[in-house]
Amino acid sequence: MAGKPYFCKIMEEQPESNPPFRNHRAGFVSIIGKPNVGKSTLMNVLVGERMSIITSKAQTTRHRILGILNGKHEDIPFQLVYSDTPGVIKPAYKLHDSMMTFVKGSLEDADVVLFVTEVGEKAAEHEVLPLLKRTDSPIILVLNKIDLSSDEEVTAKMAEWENEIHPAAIIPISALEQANIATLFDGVITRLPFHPPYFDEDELTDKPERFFASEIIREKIFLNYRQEIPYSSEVMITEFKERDDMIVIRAEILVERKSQKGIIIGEKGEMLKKVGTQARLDLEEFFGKKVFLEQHVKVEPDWRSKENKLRQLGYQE
Ligand SMILES: Nc1nc2c(ncn2[C@@H]2O[C@H](COP(=O)(O)OP(=O)(O)OP(=O)(O)O)[C@@H](O)[C@H]2O)c(=O)[nH]1
Ligand SMILES: [Mg+2]
Repeated sequence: MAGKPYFCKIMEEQPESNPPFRNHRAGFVSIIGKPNVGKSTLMNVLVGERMSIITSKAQTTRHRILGILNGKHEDIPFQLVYSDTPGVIKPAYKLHDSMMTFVKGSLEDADVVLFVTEVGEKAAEHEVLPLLKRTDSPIILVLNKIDLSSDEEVTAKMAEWENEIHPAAIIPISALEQANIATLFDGVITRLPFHPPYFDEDELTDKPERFFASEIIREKIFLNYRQEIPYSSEVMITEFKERDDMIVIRAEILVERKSQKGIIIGEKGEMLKKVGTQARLDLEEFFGKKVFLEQHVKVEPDWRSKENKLRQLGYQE
């Protein structure tokens, strides 16, 4: 599971050197909030890469995904390790328990928390508040989607949050329109501890290439099917072979029932073909190479409730 590498935890326990270390900043920045508030959109904007899939449906993100950004701020080099996380929900399946474990782990590692909300949410009795007790680190309340509201509504919502949780800062943004992102970045970087880097400079994430392949296919399932289909589906990459001229990817789409298999495939295979074409084009752009994609659909009854299946799918350690 993603988290601070073990050697870093040992390093942190060393007595502080004298004079104090002041020539590099590094830290974990956890992006948390309810489903669909724009966490993944924000993560991609902050990292400047397409790391996380984004759809208009809630519960798109199912994993903790690290996005690593190296740079320099006021002459001091930094390494920001962002974590995109699943939206906070009340678990209905074992899958959701694992998703919430990812959220909790990321909060426990966090040096700075970005608590993302949108203007329509009420501050009082907000579902995420109990979780925030898991961290002593500064919490920046990110009020997203301000492009959908008037200035008056935004100001009133900021006051509501100030009264409710007294965060370290409240920063209104639009992740979609990339508004006020520089202010948010400044709020993060100035709160980042002085620390040596956690990861090599060429590492962008903790996830392997096949993870991103499965996510891109899953995004197309979220975009092309309705009701319970996206939530009952999972994508497993059974083969990922990089050749000189192309990448060969074989994917298994898991669904929970036979009827869902029929819906995924569609009449004369039309729907699956559409998903495959959209996914292949995106995979080619993501990997910068030609992709041969083969998809199979398999019924795996109740995979969302089966511990061994979830482990196999990367949801548990
Ligand atoms: N209008 C507007 N829409 C936004 C903004 N940020 C994100 N969205 C949209 O909100 C929807 C959800 O965005 P995501 O980034 O997938 O949200 P999320 O919080 O990661 O959702 P989960 O992974 O389901 O928890 C998408 O349709 C985005 O395009 C914004 O600033 N303004
Ligand atoms: Mg997301």
